[in-house]
Amino acid sequence: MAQGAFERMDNDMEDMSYEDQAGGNASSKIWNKIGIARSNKQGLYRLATVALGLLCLILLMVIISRQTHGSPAEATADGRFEPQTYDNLSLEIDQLQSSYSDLNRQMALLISSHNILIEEKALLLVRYHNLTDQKHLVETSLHQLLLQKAQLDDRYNKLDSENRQLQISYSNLNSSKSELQTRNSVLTGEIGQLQNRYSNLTRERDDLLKRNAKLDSKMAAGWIFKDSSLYKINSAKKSWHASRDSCLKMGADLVVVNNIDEQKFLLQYKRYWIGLSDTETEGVWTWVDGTELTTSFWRPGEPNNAGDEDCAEISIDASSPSQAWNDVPCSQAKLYICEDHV
Ligand code: MMA
Ligand code: CA
Repeated sequence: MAQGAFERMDNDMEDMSYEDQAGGNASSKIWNKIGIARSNKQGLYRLATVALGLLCLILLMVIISRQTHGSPAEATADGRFEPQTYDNLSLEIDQLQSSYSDLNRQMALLISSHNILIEEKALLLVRYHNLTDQKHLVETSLHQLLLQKAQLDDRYNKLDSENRQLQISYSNLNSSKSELQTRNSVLTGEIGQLQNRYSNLTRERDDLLKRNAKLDSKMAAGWIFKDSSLYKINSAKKSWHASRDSCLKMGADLVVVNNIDEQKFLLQYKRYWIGLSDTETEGVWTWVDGTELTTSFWRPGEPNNAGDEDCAEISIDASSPSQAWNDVPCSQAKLYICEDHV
């Protein structure tokens, strides 16, 4: 039984050596990792096998020697063996046989453990190969991930740079926007002012066009234009009130003399009605436009109301512009001057 176990162990050793040779670096690395050189391990196995074999051989020799010759130490002083000594020897033999059996059992256990270890080693090798494969896969993945990381880093840097440029552009655009908003605000204000001016100018233009049309029309009808006034020197004689009505029908009224310059112009039209009367209240002369007389150009001694004289004319005796008017009865038929404004 022991011999068979040794053969099995030797075979395992051979298997292991072959496996180590075939397995190459992987197995070697494992042994290296646990700190035992392969040659040392093989030597230890052989040494243990030889030692166990020698031990068994020595035990057998001792047992046989004791059974055939006995021990000198066990002999009595006269060289004879006592029956008790023989029993003792038998007992020792039994003990030695028992020890041999124990050793055999331990040997079997060791071989069993060894076989288990071989199997575990095989499993570990498989696992080692699997792990190596996985390591290669992980290394490949790592390499790819590193490449991807490098690409992503590159992309990130580009995006970061673009982002900075965009931020600068945004900032510039923002300040441009502010400037444009300010300009827009100023221009909006100017537009408002220009719209007002345009509106005023349009109104003025329309007014001028209207005044111009009126001017053209009245000048074509014989009206005289002077200092923004139009004068109609009428050739028909009428009472003061009939004259006034005639002027009103033409969109005008009897002339109102506002200043000496106007009076100078009118001095050429003697015995013509002007728009001045005191019909309402005697002695209170008022113009047809409702204004009171402030600057007057009466002849000396006028107005004298000589015979209910409530309307004014440019006298036949007018000697100067400042001495031109005379009061006469309103019913008299006279030439008259109408005035219109443009
Ligand atoms: C006329 C008449 C009057 C005027 C006197 C001035 C005779 O009357 O025109 O109104 O006051 O002349 O002499
Ligand atoms: Ca008079």
